[in-house]
Amino acid sequence: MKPHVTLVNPAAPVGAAMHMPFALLGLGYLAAVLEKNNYKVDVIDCQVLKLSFEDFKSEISKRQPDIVGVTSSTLTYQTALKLVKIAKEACPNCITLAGGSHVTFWDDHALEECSELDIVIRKEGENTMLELVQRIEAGKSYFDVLGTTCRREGKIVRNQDRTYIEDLDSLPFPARHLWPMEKFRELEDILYLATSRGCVYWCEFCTTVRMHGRKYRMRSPKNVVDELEFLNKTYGVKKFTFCDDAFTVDQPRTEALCSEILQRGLKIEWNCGTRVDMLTQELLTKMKAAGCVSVWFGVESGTQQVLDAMKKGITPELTMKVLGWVREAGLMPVPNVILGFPGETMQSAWKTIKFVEKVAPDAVGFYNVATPFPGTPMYDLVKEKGWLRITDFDMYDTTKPIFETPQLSMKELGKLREGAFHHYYLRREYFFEKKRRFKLSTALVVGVHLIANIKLKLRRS
Ligand code: B12
Ligand code: SF4
Repeated sequence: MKPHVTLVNPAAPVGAAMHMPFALLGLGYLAAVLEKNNYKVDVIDCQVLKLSFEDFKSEISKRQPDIVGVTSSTLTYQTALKLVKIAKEACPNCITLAGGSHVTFWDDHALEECSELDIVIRKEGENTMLELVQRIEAGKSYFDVLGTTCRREGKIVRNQDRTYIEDLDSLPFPARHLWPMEKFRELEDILYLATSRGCVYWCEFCTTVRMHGRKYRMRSPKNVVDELEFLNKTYGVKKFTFCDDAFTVDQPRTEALCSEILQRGLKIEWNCGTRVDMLTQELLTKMKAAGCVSVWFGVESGTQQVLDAMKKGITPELTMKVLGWVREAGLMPVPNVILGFPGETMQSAWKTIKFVEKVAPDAVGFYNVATPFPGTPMYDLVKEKGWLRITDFDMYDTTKPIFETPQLSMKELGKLREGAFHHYYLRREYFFEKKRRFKLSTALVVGVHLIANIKLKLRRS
Protein backbone atom coordinates (compact mmCIF):
# COMPACT_ATOMS: atom_id res chain seq x y z
CA MET A 1 0.00 0.00 0.00
CA LYS A 2 1.16 3.54 -0.70
CA PRO A 3 2.34 5.23 2.51
CA HIS A 4 0.42 8.22 3.83
CA VAL A 5 2.71 11.16 4.66
CA THR A 6 1.98 14.01 7.08
CA LEU A 7 4.25 17.05 6.96
CA VAL A 8 4.45 19.29 10.00
CA ASN A 9 5.45 22.88 10.66
CA PRO A 10 6.11 23.52 14.36
CA ALA A 11 4.94 26.73 16.02
CA ALA A 12 7.58 29.24 17.08
CA PRO A 13 8.43 29.30 20.81
CA VAL A 14 6.24 31.59 22.91
CA GLY A 15 7.64 35.12 22.96
CA ALA A 16 9.86 34.69 19.89
CA ALA A 17 9.94 37.51 17.35
CA MET A 18 8.29 36.12 14.24
CA HIS A 19 7.19 37.16 10.79
CA MET A 20 3.55 36.50 9.72
CA PRO A 21 3.09 32.81 8.97
CA PHE A 22 2.63 31.61 5.40
CA ALA A 23 2.48 28.35 3.46
CA LEU A 24 6.12 27.20 3.74
CA LEU A 25 7.73 26.69 0.39
CA GLY A 26 10.06 23.91 1.58
CA LEU A 27 7.19 21.73 2.83
CA GLY A 28 5.06 22.86 -0.12
CA TYR A 29 7.61 21.55 -2.63
CA LEU A 30 8.02 18.25 -0.78
CA ALA A 31 4.26 17.76 -0.69
CA ALA A 32 3.88 18.64 -4.37
CA VAL A 33 6.54 16.12 -5.43
CA LEU A 34 4.90 13.39 -3.34
CA GLU A 35 1.45 14.22 -4.70
CA LYS A 36 2.80 14.13 -8.25
CA ASN A 37 3.92 10.58 -7.49
CA ASN A 38 0.44 9.70 -6.21
CA TYR A 39 1.15 9.59 -2.51
CA LYS A 40 -1.41 10.76 0.02
CA VAL A 41 0.01 13.85 1.71
CA ASP A 42 -1.34 16.31 4.23
CA VAL A 43 0.08 19.15 6.29
CA ILE A 44 -0.32 20.15 9.93
CA ASP A 45 0.83 23.73 10.35
CA CYS A 46 0.92 24.30 14.10
CA GLN A 47 1.92 27.91 13.56
CA VAL A 48 -1.03 29.18 11.56
CA LEU A 49 -3.55 26.91 13.30
CA LYS A 50 -2.11 27.90 16.71
CA LEU A 51 -2.08 24.26 17.82
CA SER A 52 -0.95 23.32 21.31
CA PHE A 53 0.94 20.03 21.83
CA GLU A 54 -2.37 18.48 22.96
CA ASP A 55 -4.12 19.72 19.80
CA PHE A 56 -1.31 18.31 17.68
CA LYS A 57 -1.59 14.95 19.41
CA SER A 58 -5.28 14.68 18.65
CA GLU A 59 -4.75 15.86 15.05
CA ILE A 60 -2.00 13.32 14.32
CA SER A 61 -3.90 10.53 16.12
CA LYS A 62 -6.87 11.12 13.84
CA ARG A 63 -4.73 10.95 10.70
CA GLN A 64 -2.53 7.95 11.63
CA PRO A 65 0.09 8.58 8.89
CA ASP A 66 2.77 6.04 8.01
CA ILE A 67 5.45 8.74 7.74
CA VAL A 68 5.68 12.02 9.65
CA GLY A 69 8.09 14.69 8.37
CA VAL A 70 8.80 17.71 10.54
CA THR A 71 10.58 20.83 9.32
CA SER A 72 12.52 23.21 11.53
CA SER A 73 14.81 26.17 11.69
CA THR A 74 17.11 26.59 14.68
CA LEU A 75 14.37 28.59 16.39
CA THR A 76 11.78 25.84 16.03
CA TYR A 77 14.12 22.85 16.51
CA GLN A 78 13.27 22.04 20.12
CA THR A 79 9.55 22.29 19.42
CA ALA A 80 10.05 20.06 16.38
CA LEU A 81 11.61 17.34 18.56
CA LYS A 82 8.64 17.49 20.95
CA LEU A 83 6.30 17.01 18.01
CA VAL A 84 8.34 14.02 16.81
CA LYS A 85 7.98 12.42 20.26
CA ILE A 86 4.25 13.09 20.31
CA ALA A 87 3.83 11.68 16.79
CA LYS A 88 5.63 8.47 17.75
CA GLU A 89 3.47 8.16 20.86
CA ALA A 90 0.26 8.69 18.92
CA CYS A 91 1.26 6.56 15.90
CA PRO A 92 3.85 4.05 17.21
CA ASN A 93 4.38 2.42 13.80
CA CYS A 94 5.11 5.61 11.90
CA ILE A 95 8.56 6.52 10.59
CA THR A 96 9.65 9.97 11.68
CA LEU A 97 11.77 12.32 9.57
CA ALA A 98 13.19 15.78 10.15
CA GLY A 99 14.58 18.26 7.64
CA GLY A 100 15.37 21.95 7.23
CA SER A 101 18.07 24.48 7.95
CA HIS A 102 18.83 23.37 11.50
CA VAL A 103 18.91 19.58 11.46
CA THR A 104 20.91 19.61 8.23
CA PHE A 105 23.88 20.75 10.34
CA TRP A 106 22.75 19.18 13.62
CA ASP A 107 21.87 15.75 12.25
CA ASP A 108 23.86 13.54 14.63
CA HIS A 109 22.89 15.65 17.65
CA ALA A 110 19.22 15.51 16.67
CA LEU A 111 19.30 11.71 16.47
CA GLU A 112 21.15 11.52 19.79
CA GLU A 113 18.80 13.97 21.50
CA CYS A 114 15.60 12.31 20.28
CA SER A 115 15.33 8.54 20.18
CA GLU A 116 11.88 8.86 18.55
CA LEU A 117 13.45 10.51 15.48
CA ASP A 118 14.32 7.91 12.83
CA ILE A 119 15.94 9.82 9.95
CA VAL A 120 17.31 13.28 9.20
CA ILE A 121 17.12 14.53 5.61
CA ARG A 122 19.89 17.02 4.95
CA LYS A 123 19.90 20.00 2.55
CA GLU A 124 17.51 20.04 -0.43
CA GLY A 125 14.78 17.51 0.34
CA GLU A 126 12.60 16.66 -2.67
CA ASN A 127 14.52 13.80 -4.29
CA THR A 128 15.75 12.36 -1.00
CA MET A 129 12.25 12.29 0.46
CA LEU A 130 10.81 10.73 -2.68
CA GLU A 131 13.43 7.98 -2.76
CA LEU A 132 12.91 7.27 0.92
CA VAL A 133 9.13 7.02 0.58
CA GLN A 134 9.48 4.80 -2.49
CA ARG A 135 11.83 2.46 -0.62
CA ILE A 136 9.48 2.34 2.36
CA GLU A 137 6.57 1.56 0.02
CA ALA A 138 8.56 -1.26 -1.63
CA GLY A 139 9.57 -2.66 1.77
CA LYS A 140 13.25 -2.15 0.89
CA SER A 141 16.05 -1.08 3.23
CA TYR A 142 16.34 2.69 3.46
CA PHE A 143 19.49 3.12 5.55
CA ASP A 144 21.78 4.14 2.69
CA VAL A 145 19.71 6.81 0.95
CA LEU A 146 21.92 9.70 -0.19
CA GLY A 147 21.38 12.92 1.76
CA THR A 148 20.19 11.22 4.95
CA THR A 149 21.58 10.58 8.42
CA CYS A 150 20.12 7.63 10.28
CA ARG A 151 20.74 4.96 12.89
CA ARG A 152 22.11 1.62 11.75
CA GLU A 153 22.89 -1.15 14.21
CA GLY A 154 22.97 1.32 17.09
CA LYS A 155 25.34 3.71 15.29
CA ILE A 156 24.58 7.06 13.69
CA VAL A 157 25.49 6.95 10.01
CA ARG A 158 25.77 10.00 7.77
CA ASN A 159 25.23 8.95 4.15
CA GLN A 160 26.83 11.04 1.42
CA ASP A 161 25.25 14.28 0.23
CA ARG A 162 22.84 14.13 -2.69
CA THR A 163 23.52 16.30 -5.74
CA TYR A 164 21.31 19.35 -6.13
CA ILE A 165 18.38 19.53 -8.53
CA GLU A 166 19.70 21.34 -11.61
CA ASP A 167 16.44 21.84 -13.47
CA LEU A 168 14.22 23.70 -11.03
CA ASP A 169 11.52 24.01 -13.71
CA SER A 170 11.02 20.27 -13.37
CA LEU A 171 9.56 20.78 -9.90
CA PRO A 172 5.81 21.20 -9.53
CA PHE A 173 4.56 24.40 -7.86
CA PRO A 174 4.36 24.17 -4.05
CA ALA A 175 1.17 22.38 -2.88
CA ARG A 176 -0.34 25.44 -1.20
CA HIS A 177 -3.81 23.85 -1.41
CA LEU A 178 -2.84 21.68 1.59
CA TRP A 179 -2.81 24.78 3.82
CA PRO A 180 -5.78 26.81 5.06
CA MET A 181 -4.92 29.64 2.66
CA GLU A 182 -7.82 31.83 3.82
CA LYS A 183 -6.24 32.01 7.28
CA PHE A 184 -3.02 33.47 5.88
CA ARG A 185 -5.00 35.96 3.84
CA GLU A 186 -6.76 37.19 6.97
CA LEU A 187 -3.28 38.11 8.25
CA GLU A 188 -1.80 39.56 5.05
CA ASP A 189 -2.93 39.47 1.44
CA ILE A 190 0.38 38.48 -0.06
CA LEU A 191 1.82 35.25 -1.44
CA TYR A 192 5.42 34.05 -1.33
CA LEU A 193 7.40 32.25 -3.98
CA ALA A 194 11.00 31.38 -4.73
CA THR A 195 12.58 31.62 -8.17
CA SER A 196 16.11 30.38 -7.41
CA ARG A 197 18.19 28.35 -4.99
CA GLY A 198 21.75 28.78 -3.78
CA CYS A 199 24.07 31.75 -3.93
CA VAL A 200 27.45 32.65 -5.37
CA TYR A 201 28.76 34.27 -2.17
CA TRP A 202 29.86 32.61 1.06
CA CYS A 203 29.13 35.01 3.94
CA GLU A 204 30.33 33.87 7.35
CA PHE A 205 26.91 34.02 9.05
CA CYS A 206 24.77 32.50 6.30
CA THR A 207 23.08 29.11 6.45
CA THR A 208 21.36 29.32 3.08
CA VAL A 209 24.36 28.99 0.83
CA ARG A 210 25.58 26.01 2.84
CA MET A 211 22.11 24.42 2.51
CA HIS A 212 21.43 25.11 -1.14
CA GLY A 213 24.95 25.31 -2.56
CA ARG A 214 27.45 27.86 -3.82
CA LYS A 215 25.92 27.98 -7.24
CA TYR A 216 22.93 29.94 -8.42
CA ARG A 217 20.24 27.63 -9.79
CA MET A 218 17.23 29.33 -11.29
CA ARG A 219 13.81 28.75 -12.69
CA SER A 220 13.10 30.12 -16.15
CA PRO A 221 11.16 33.39 -16.44
CA LYS A 222 8.30 31.50 -18.13
CA ASN A 223 8.01 28.99 -15.30
CA VAL A 224 8.02 31.75 -12.64
CA VAL A 225 5.42 33.86 -14.42
CA ASP A 226 3.26 30.76 -14.96
CA GLU A 227 3.24 30.38 -11.18
CA LEU A 228 2.43 34.08 -10.64
CA GLU A 229 -0.45 33.82 -13.10
CA PHE A 230 -1.68 30.62 -11.49
CA LEU A 231 -1.62 32.20 -8.01
CA ASN A 232 -3.30 35.33 -9.27
CA LYS A 233 -6.11 33.32 -10.88
CA THR A 234 -6.50 30.74 -8.09
CA TYR A 235 -6.36 33.01 -5.05
CA GLY A 236 -7.08 36.43 -6.58
CA VAL A 237 -3.89 37.75 -4.97
CA LYS A 238 -2.09 40.70 -6.54
CA LYS A 239 0.85 41.10 -4.16
CA PHE A 240 3.86 38.81 -4.05
CA THR A 241 7.15 38.42 -2.25
CA PHE A 242 10.05 36.68 -3.95
CA CYS A 243 11.92 35.13 -1.06
CA ASP A 244 15.08 34.33 -2.99
CA ASP A 245 18.15 35.40 -1.07
CA ALA A 246 19.60 37.18 -4.06
CA PHE A 247 16.93 37.72 -6.71
CA THR A 248 19.18 39.46 -9.25
CA VAL A 249 22.32 37.30 -9.34
CA ASP A 250 21.64 36.64 -13.01
CA GLN A 251 20.62 40.07 -14.26
CA PRO A 252 19.59 39.03 -17.80
CA ARG A 253 17.22 36.47 -16.24
CA THR A 254 15.69 39.11 -13.94
CA GLU A 255 15.22 41.37 -16.92
CA ALA A 256 13.60 38.57 -18.92
CA LEU A 257 11.34 37.80 -15.97
CA CYS A 258 10.20 41.44 -15.86
CA SER A 259 9.60 41.39 -19.64
CA GLU A 260 7.48 38.24 -19.25
CA ILE A 261 5.34 39.89 -16.54
CA LEU A 262 4.88 42.96 -18.74
CA GLN A 263 4.15 40.96 -21.89
CA ARG A 264 1.42 38.95 -20.18
CA GLY A 265 -0.10 42.17 -18.83
CA LEU A 266 -0.03 40.95 -15.22
CA LYS A 267 -1.06 43.81 -12.94
CA ILE A 268 0.77 42.86 -9.77
CA GLU A 269 2.96 44.34 -7.04
CA TRP A 270 6.00 42.57 -5.74
CA ASN A 271 9.09 42.89 -3.61
CA CYS A 272 12.37 41.02 -3.58
CA GLY A 273 15.75 40.95 -1.92
CA THR A 274 19.22 41.12 -3.39
CA ARG A 275 22.81 42.30 -3.04
CA VAL A 276 23.95 45.84 -3.83
CA ASP A 277 26.59 44.59 -6.26
CA MET A 278 24.00 42.90 -8.44
CA LEU A 279 21.89 45.76 -9.76
CA THR A 280 22.03 48.42 -12.43
CA GLN A 281 19.87 51.53 -12.86
CA GLU A 282 18.41 50.07 -16.06
CA LEU A 283 17.40 46.89 -14.28
CA LEU A 284 15.76 48.84 -11.45
CA THR A 285 13.72 50.84 -13.96
CA LYS A 286 12.57 47.63 -15.61
CA MET A 287 11.72 46.06 -12.24
CA LYS A 288 9.62 49.10 -11.30
CA ALA A 289 7.74 48.88 -14.61
CA ALA A 290 7.00 45.20 -13.92
CA GLY A 291 5.42 45.93 -10.53
CA CYS A 292 8.33 45.93 -8.08
CA VAL A 293 7.67 48.25 -5.12
CA SER A 294 10.49 47.54 -2.72
CA VAL A 295 13.83 45.77 -2.55
CA TRP A 296 15.46 44.56 0.64
CA PHE A 297 19.20 44.36 0.96
CA GLY A 298 21.65 42.69 3.27
CA VAL A 299 23.35 45.99 4.13
CA GLU A 300 24.67 44.23 7.25
CA SER A 301 27.11 46.95 8.38
CA GLY A 302 28.19 50.51 7.66
CA THR A 303 31.85 49.80 8.31
CA GLN A 304 34.28 48.13 5.96
CA GLN A 305 36.01 46.35 8.81
CA VAL A 306 32.87 44.46 9.88
CA LEU A 307 31.80 43.82 6.25
CA ASP A 308 35.22 42.27 5.61
CA ALA A 309 35.01 40.14 8.76
CA MET A 310 31.64 38.89 7.47
CA LYS A 311 33.18 38.20 4.02
CA LYS A 312 30.23 40.08 2.57
CA GLY A 313 32.16 41.36 -0.44
CA ILE A 314 30.58 44.84 -0.59
CA THR A 315 31.54 48.36 0.51
CA PRO A 316 29.49 51.03 2.34
CA GLU A 317 30.14 53.35 -0.63
CA LEU A 318 28.52 50.91 -3.03
CA THR A 319 25.55 50.47 -0.70
CA MET A 320 25.12 54.22 -0.50
CA LYS A 321 25.22 54.57 -4.31
CA VAL A 322 22.90 51.68 -5.10
CA LEU A 323 20.27 52.49 -2.46
CA GLY A 324 20.26 55.98 -3.94
CA TRP A 325 19.50 54.47 -7.37
CA VAL A 326 16.70 52.42 -5.82
CA ARG A 327 15.07 55.53 -4.40
CA GLU A 328 15.59 57.41 -7.68
CA ALA A 329 13.83 54.58 -9.50
CA GLY A 330 10.81 55.14 -7.23
CA LEU A 331 11.32 51.95 -5.21
CA MET A 332 11.66 51.59 -1.47
CA PRO A 333 15.00 50.18 -0.23
CA VAL A 334 14.65 48.06 2.93
CA PRO A 335 17.94 47.60 4.79
CA ASN A 336 18.70 44.44 6.77
CA VAL A 337 21.39 44.93 9.36
CA ILE A 338 23.38 42.61 11.59
CA LEU A 339 24.59 44.17 14.82
CA GLY A 340 27.20 42.47 17.00
CA PHE A 341 29.14 40.35 14.51
CA PRO A 342 32.48 39.28 16.05
CA GLY A 343 34.77 42.32 15.90
CA GLU A 344 31.88 44.81 16.29
CA THR A 345 32.38 47.62 18.84
CA MET A 346 29.93 50.20 20.21
CA GLN A 347 31.49 52.73 17.83
CA SER A 348 31.18 50.58 14.72
CA ALA A 349 27.57 49.65 15.62
CA TRP A 350 26.52 53.30 16.00
CA LYS A 351 28.31 54.12 12.75
CA THR A 352 26.14 51.44 11.12
CA ILE A 353 22.90 52.73 12.66
CA LYS A 354 23.59 56.26 11.39
CA PHE A 355 24.72 54.93 8.01
CA VAL A 356 21.47 53.01 7.59
CA GLU A 357 19.40 56.10 8.37
CA LYS A 358 21.36 57.97 5.72
CA VAL A 359 21.05 55.39 2.96
CA ALA A 360 17.41 54.49 3.64
CA PRO A 361 15.90 57.45 5.49
CA ASP A 362 12.30 56.30 4.94
CA ALA A 363 12.61 52.72 6.15
CA VAL A 364 13.37 51.59 9.65
CA GLY A 365 16.19 49.06 9.36
CA PHE A 366 15.67 45.44 10.26
CA TYR A 367 18.19 45.39 13.07
CA ASN A 368 19.06 41.76 13.73
CA VAL A 369 21.62 40.69 16.26
CA ALA A 370 24.36 38.39 14.99
CA THR A 371 23.06 34.87 15.65
CA PRO A 372 25.45 31.94 15.36
CA PHE A 373 23.48 29.28 13.48
CA PRO A 374 25.04 25.80 13.45
CA GLY A 375 26.67 25.05 10.13
CA THR A 376 28.15 28.52 9.72
CA PRO A 377 31.75 29.67 10.28
CA MET A 378 30.35 32.27 12.70
CA TYR A 379 29.01 29.47 14.91
CA ASP A 380 32.36 27.64 14.85
CA LEU A 381 34.26 30.83 15.72
CA VAL A 382 31.98 31.76 18.61
CA LYS A 383 32.17 28.21 20.00
CA GLU A 384 35.92 27.95 19.60
CA LYS A 385 36.54 31.28 21.33
CA GLY A 386 34.28 30.33 24.25
CA TRP A 387 31.97 33.32 23.62
CA LEU A 388 28.70 31.38 23.35
CA ARG A 389 26.42 32.13 26.31
CA ILE A 390 22.94 30.98 25.23
CA THR A 391 22.52 27.39 24.09
CA ASP A 392 18.73 27.34 24.32
CA PHE A 393 17.77 27.41 20.61
CA ASP A 394 14.32 28.79 21.51
CA MET A 395 16.12 32.12 21.92
CA TYR A 396 17.68 32.13 18.42
CA ASP A 397 15.13 34.48 16.84
CA THR A 398 17.76 37.04 15.71
CA THR A 399 16.56 39.71 18.15
CA LYS A 400 18.24 38.36 21.30
CA PRO A 401 22.00 38.42 21.99
CA ILE A 402 23.40 34.88 22.10
CA PHE A 403 27.13 35.48 22.60
CA GLU A 404 29.54 38.15 23.74
CA THR A 405 32.98 39.14 22.61
CA PRO A 406 35.76 41.04 24.39
CA GLN A 407 34.62 44.12 22.41
CA LEU A 408 30.86 43.94 23.08
CA SER A 409 28.86 42.43 25.94
CA MET A 410 25.40 40.94 25.49
CA LYS A 411 23.90 43.71 27.61
CA GLU A 412 25.49 46.36 25.41
CA LEU A 413 24.31 44.62 22.27
CA GLY A 414 20.72 44.34 23.53
CA LYS A 415 20.66 48.05 24.35
CA LEU A 416 22.24 48.92 21.02
CA ARG A 417 19.46 47.20 19.11
CA GLU A 418 16.79 48.87 21.19
CA GLY A 419 18.58 52.21 20.84
CA ALA A 420 18.72 51.80 17.04
CA PHE A 421 14.91 51.80 16.81
CA HIS A 422 14.54 54.81 19.12
CA HIS A 423 17.20 56.67 17.18
CA TYR A 424 15.27 56.16 13.93
CA TYR A 425 12.04 57.64 15.29
CA LEU A 426 13.70 60.45 17.21
CA ARG A 427 15.43 61.94 14.18
CA ARG A 428 14.50 65.45 13.08
CA GLU A 429 14.04 64.11 9.52
CA TYR A 430 11.42 61.63 10.72
CA PHE A 431 9.44 64.17 12.70
CA PHE A 432 9.50 66.94 10.11
CA GLU A 433 9.01 64.82 7.00
CA LYS A 434 6.27 66.36 4.83
CA LYS A 435 3.77 63.51 5.00
CA ARG A 436 4.20 63.09 8.75
CA ARG A 437 4.58 66.49 10.35
CA PHE A 438 1.79 67.88 12.56
CA LYS A 439 0.08 64.47 12.68
CA LEU A 440 -1.13 63.03 15.99
CA SER A 441 0.11 59.56 14.99
CA THR A 442 3.64 60.94 14.43
CA ALA A 443 3.60 62.72 17.80
CA LEU A 444 2.46 59.48 19.47
CA VAL A 445 5.19 57.35 17.87
CA VAL A 446 7.85 59.93 18.72
CA GLY A 447 6.50 60.27 22.29
CA VAL A 448 6.61 56.50 22.90
CA HIS A 449 10.19 56.26 21.63
CA LEU A 450 11.26 59.34 23.58
CA ILE A 451 10.03 57.83 26.87
CA ALA A 452 11.54 54.43 26.06
CA ASN A 453 14.83 56.08 25.15
CA ILE A 454 14.96 58.05 28.41
CA LYS A 455 14.32 54.79 30.30
CA LEU A 456 17.08 53.08 28.30
CA LYS A 457 19.52 55.89 29.11
CA LEU A 458 18.61 55.74 32.82
CA ARG A 459 19.21 51.97 32.81
CA ARG A 460 22.54 52.58 31.09
CA SER A 461 23.73 55.12 33.67
C1 B12 B 1 11.14 32.57 3.49
C2 B12 B 1 11.99 32.54 4.72
C3 B12 B 1 11.39 32.72 5.94
C4 B12 B 1 9.91 32.73 6.09
C5 B12 B 1 9.41 31.27 6.19
C6 B12 B 1 10.26 30.41 7.09
C7 B12 B 1 10.46 28.98 6.68
N1 B12 B 1 10.64 28.14 7.69
O1 B12 B 1 10.43 28.61 5.50
C8 B12 B 1 9.72 33.58 7.37
C9 B12 B 1 9.68 35.02 6.97
C10 B12 B 1 8.52 33.22 8.21
C11 B12 B 1 11.05 33.31 8.04
C12 B12 B 1 11.25 33.48 9.36
C13 B12 B 1 12.44 33.18 9.97
N2 B12 B 1 13.59 32.92 9.37
CO1 B12 B 1 13.76 32.65 7.49
N3 B12 B 1 14.12 32.30 5.71
C14 B12 B 1 13.37 32.28 4.65
C15 B12 B 1 14.21 32.00 3.41
C16 B12 B 1 14.62 33.34 2.80
C17 B12 B 1 13.59 31.13 2.34
C18 B12 B 1 13.03 29.79 2.86
C19 B12 B 1 12.55 29.00 1.68
O2 B12 B 1 11.39 29.02 1.38
N4 B12 B 1 13.48 28.35 0.97
C20 B12 B 1 13.17 27.57 -0.21
C21 B12 B 1 12.88 26.12 0.19
C22 B12 B 1 12.65 25.29 -1.04
O3 B12 B 1 14.02 25.62 0.88
P1 B12 B 1 13.97 25.16 2.41
O4 B12 B 1 13.03 25.98 3.17
O5 B12 B 1 15.36 25.08 2.88
O6 B12 B 1 13.38 23.67 2.32
C23 B12 B 1 14.10 22.60 1.73
C24 B12 B 1 15.04 21.85 2.69
O7 B12 B 1 15.36 22.58 3.84
C25 B12 B 1 14.35 20.56 3.01
N5 B12 B 1 13.39 20.55 4.13
C26 B12 B 1 12.87 21.56 4.82
N6 B12 B 1 11.99 21.10 5.73
C27 B12 B 1 11.94 19.77 5.61
C28 B12 B 1 11.20 18.82 6.30
C29 B12 B 1 11.34 17.48 5.95
C30 B12 B 1 10.53 16.47 6.67
C31 B12 B 1 12.25 17.12 4.93
C32 B12 B 1 12.38 15.72 4.55
C33 B12 B 1 13.01 18.07 4.24
C34 B12 B 1 12.84 19.40 4.59
O8 B12 B 1 13.63 20.31 1.82
C35 B12 B 1 13.08 21.54 1.33
C36 B12 B 1 12.91 21.45 -0.16
O9 B12 B 1 14.14 21.28 -0.81
C37 B12 B 1 15.42 31.26 4.07
C38 B12 B 1 16.68 31.27 3.24
C39 B12 B 1 16.61 30.19 2.18
N7 B12 B 1 16.89 30.55 0.98
O10 B12 B 1 16.27 29.03 2.41
C40 B12 B 1 15.51 31.94 5.43
C41 B12 B 1 15.99 31.14 6.63
C42 B12 B 1 15.33 29.78 6.60
N8 B12 B 1 15.44 31.90 7.75
C43 B12 B 1 16.23 32.02 8.72
C44 B12 B 1 15.90 32.65 9.95
C45 B12 B 1 17.05 32.91 10.89
C46 B12 B 1 14.60 33.00 10.25
C47 B12 B 1 14.06 33.53 11.59
C48 B12 B 1 14.70 32.97 12.85
C49 B12 B 1 14.20 35.04 11.56
C50 B12 B 1 13.07 35.77 12.29
N9 B12 B 1 13.19 36.00 13.56
O11 B12 B 1 12.10 36.12 11.65
C51 B12 B 1 12.60 33.12 11.46
C52 B12 B 1 12.33 31.68 11.96
C53 B12 B 1 11.09 31.11 11.32
C54 B12 B 1 10.65 29.73 11.66
N10 B12 B 1 9.41 29.52 12.03
O12 B12 B 1 11.41 28.79 11.58
C55 B12 B 1 17.54 31.28 8.47
C56 B12 B 1 17.51 29.97 9.24
C57 B12 B 1 18.81 29.65 9.88
C58 B12 B 1 18.59 28.56 10.88
N11 B12 B 1 19.57 27.72 11.03
O13 B12 B 1 17.60 28.48 11.53
C59 B12 B 1 17.54 31.12 6.92
C60 B12 B 1 18.21 29.86 6.39
C61 B12 B 1 18.23 32.38 6.32
C62 B12 B 1 19.75 32.45 6.43
N12 B12 B 1 20.35 33.25 5.55
O14 B12 B 1 20.45 31.88 7.20
N13 B12 B 1 11.97 32.93 7.14
S1 SF4 C 1 24.88 36.99 -0.26
FE1 SF4 C 1 23.12 36.46 1.04
S2 SF4 C 1 22.53 34.37 0.47
FE2 SF4 C 1 24.58 34.76 -0.39
S3 SF4 C 1 25.98 33.93 1.13
FE3 SF4 C 1 25.73 36.11 1.61
S4 SF4 C 1 24.03 36.23 3.06
FE4 SF4 C 1 23.99 34.18 2.12
